[in-house]
Amino acid sequence: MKLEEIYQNVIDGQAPAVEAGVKAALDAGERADVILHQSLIAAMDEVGKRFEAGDFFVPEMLIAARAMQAGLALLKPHLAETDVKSAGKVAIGTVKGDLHDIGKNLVAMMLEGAGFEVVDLGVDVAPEAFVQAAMNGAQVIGMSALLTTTMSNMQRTIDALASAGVRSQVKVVIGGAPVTDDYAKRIGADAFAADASSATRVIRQLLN
Ligand code: B1M
Repeated sequence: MKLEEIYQNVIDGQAPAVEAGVKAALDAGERADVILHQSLIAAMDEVGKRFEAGDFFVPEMLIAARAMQAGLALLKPHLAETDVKSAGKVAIGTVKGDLHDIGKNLVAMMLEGAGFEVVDLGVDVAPEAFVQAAMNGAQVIGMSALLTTTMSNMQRTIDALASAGVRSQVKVVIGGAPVTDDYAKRIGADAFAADASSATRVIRQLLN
């Protein structure tokens, strides 16, 4: 199946067709990262544009997200990096108030593939839960936010880590569509990563 068909099936929320398309593309020798970027991520960008334009509403966004997740699950083993093994424990979650998890899942998936131990804290994660993860031995706290209204919870989490006396024990890495390098510097995070593969690279550098 062609990449454009997978793209269209994500937009239409046709999860079984997305699964079939991804499987066919992999069987035909298409690279997993190409399928990911040209079909799945590109489709979610289009869904976001339609939502902004008022052509799509939350239910359409949700079924498109489910279709994307179905495709992503099939890509997971193929996206795993196998060349460099880098030990380290990363706790990752989407910040409080925010339910978007596709990007966070992708980052977690790439980290696992790169040999990190990943503790997935889920979505709507309170600062206290990140603090607990640091106390439980995470070396890196990874936070994702997709809403401009929830980004401030990254700052609250960093403050909570400091209040609990564990800020110096962990590296804090943040990402998500509205997050920038400048924002990371402003709130005292250790690093910003724009996408899942750079998150893996940045975390590896921070731990070395
Ligand atoms: Co929402 N949503 N959504 N949504 N949604 C956005 C984010 C939005 C930009 C759409 C738009 O208006 N164009 C907009 C935010 C506007 C803003 O804040 N300025 C928005 C809105 C408004 C909302 C609601 C408020 C809608 C409503 O109810 N009225 C609501 C909020 C719910 C909540 O969270 N409390 C809502 C709900 C939803 C759904 C539940 C329907 C669904 C989420 C389903 C799910 O995640 N399970 C959804 C979706 C799917 C989207 C869009 C369309 C797609 C997001 C996505 O998955 N992208 C999105 C529009 C868009 O972004 N184009 C939109 C694909 C994903 C691979 O990319 O998450 O950016 P991304 O992750 C990337 C990088 O950012 C980075 O790596 C990833 C891989 O490359 N990255 C990290 C992410 N986290 C990282 C962490 C790192 C490092 C890198 O280090 C730790």
